[in-house]
Amino acid sequence: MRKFILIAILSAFVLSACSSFNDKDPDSHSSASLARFRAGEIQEYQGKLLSPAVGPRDNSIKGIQQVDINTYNLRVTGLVNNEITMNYSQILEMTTFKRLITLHCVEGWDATILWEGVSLVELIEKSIPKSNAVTVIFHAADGYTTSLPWALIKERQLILAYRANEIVLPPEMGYPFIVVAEDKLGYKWARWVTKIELSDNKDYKGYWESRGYSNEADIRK
Ligand SMILES: Nc1nc2c(c(=O)[nH]1)N[C@H]1C(S)=C(S)[C@@H](COP(=O)(O)O)O[C@H]1N2
Ligand SMILES: [Mo]
Repeated sequence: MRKFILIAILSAFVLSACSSFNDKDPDSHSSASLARFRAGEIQEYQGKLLSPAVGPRDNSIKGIQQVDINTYNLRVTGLVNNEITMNYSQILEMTTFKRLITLHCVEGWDATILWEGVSLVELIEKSIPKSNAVTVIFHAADGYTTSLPWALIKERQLILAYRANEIVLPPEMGYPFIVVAEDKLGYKWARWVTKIELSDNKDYKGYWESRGYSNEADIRK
C-alpha cells in the first residue's frame, strides 16, 4: 500500500512537471506558466498565447552556462575558405528575423516562443564554406555538440536567436545564442553556441545523437 501511494505521488509529480510547459486552456495561461514569465517578456503574439521563454526545469548536460559577453566570440571554422570570429555586437549588427516557432522536446513537452535572431545562412556564408562541407556542427560553452545538414539550414533558412518573447535571451535558454532548429527535436537546439564547424562527415553524431537519439530528429506531426 505504501508503495502504491509513493508511485501515485511520483506519477502525479511527473505528469505535472511535463504539462506545466503547456497551457491546456487555449484562451489563458496556467498559473504555473504565468509565474515563469520574466519582466518585459510578452505573453501573447498576434492573438496566440506564448510559452515562457524559460522552461520549468533545466535538463542541460552541465547546468545553465553563464557566458561572459566581454570575452565571448563566435567562430565559424572547419571546411571553410575564410575562418571568421565575431563578437556579440558584431553579430547583432546583422539583419534580424522574427519567427513564432514551437520547440518540441523528446520528453513530450513543447513551448511556442517568438524568436528573434540572425540568419544562420548569412552568418555561415561569411566563412565561404568549401564545396565538400555537408554538415554543420554546433559546439557550445558546456561542451555540448549537435549538428544539422548544411543543405537543411539553407532550405529552412534557420535562425540563430538572441532574443525570445521580446527580451534578451535568458541564460537558461542559451544566452547569447540558441540555434532555432525549426521542426527538429529539442536536442538540435544548441544553446550557448560558441563555435560553428563545417564538416564533410555526413554521419557526425552529437552528444545525444551518439547516445542513441535519431540524427534526423524529426518531429512526429
Ligand atoms: N549547450 C546545450 N544545448 C542544449 C542542451 C544542452 O545540454 N547543452 N540540451 C538540449 C535539449 S535535450 C533540449 S530539449 C533543449 C531545451 O532544453 P531544456 O529542456 O533544458 O529546456 O536544449 C538543447 N540544447
Ligand atoms: Mo531534450
